[in-house]
Amino acid sequence: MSSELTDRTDLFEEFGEERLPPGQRKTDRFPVLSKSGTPDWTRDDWRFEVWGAVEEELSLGYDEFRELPADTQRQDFHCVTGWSKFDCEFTGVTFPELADRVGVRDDAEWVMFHALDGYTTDLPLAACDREEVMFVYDHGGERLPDDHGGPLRVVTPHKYAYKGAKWVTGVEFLTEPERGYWEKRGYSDTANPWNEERYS
Ligand SMILES: Nc1nc2c(c(=O)[nH]1)N[C@H]1C(S)=C(S)[C@@H](COP(=O)(O)O)O[C@H]1N2
Ligand SMILES: [Mo]
Repeated sequence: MSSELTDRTDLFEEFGEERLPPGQRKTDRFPVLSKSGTPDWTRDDWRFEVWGAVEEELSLGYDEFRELPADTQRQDFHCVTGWSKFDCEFTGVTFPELADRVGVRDDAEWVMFHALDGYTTDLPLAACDREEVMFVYDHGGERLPDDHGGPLRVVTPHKYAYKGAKWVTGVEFLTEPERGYWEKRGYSDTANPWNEERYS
């Protein structure tokens, strides 16, 4: 499904002076960073699920996911190891769109993303419930490559990119904070690139 392009590369104005966050350098490549390689998946078995503090749990196959209302955004991407890639074109479903579908309960405060490779990452609900947080299946109008998290990944352009789970298969709404994979290992919970919140 195609959709109109929204430019969100001015997002930095909410957080800092410069588009390139402090201590970052711009790269034109799109490096791959994974804790343990690219997991195997098959289109037939792949499912995406939402559970926890929601009115209605959700479980969708790949084609069903692609039928949800789509959005295309131009965004920047900031890795905590020091590189930033400008002007990525991502197509997918926004977090608020998905949240609407499940009906987030009033006692939900935190979100945990789960991925095929066992990766997890967490954010406060308020930091997720933003239009630029997306579940992405296309990059530059093509299917998202497997090593960048295909068939589905999360992007968080207002945070360092470890907050965006590749190969995302689940979103869990929590009533209390929990720590994800890197957050347990010393990376910042808040991860604001314009404040250089790299470590906790
Ligand atoms: N499932 C999963 N998601 C992940 C990771 C991972 O190891 N597993 N690495 C994170 C890190 S540290 C970064 S910088 C980005 C890298 O995304 P890229 O490989 O598309 O550049 O994915 C994030 N999401
Ligand atoms: Mo990273």
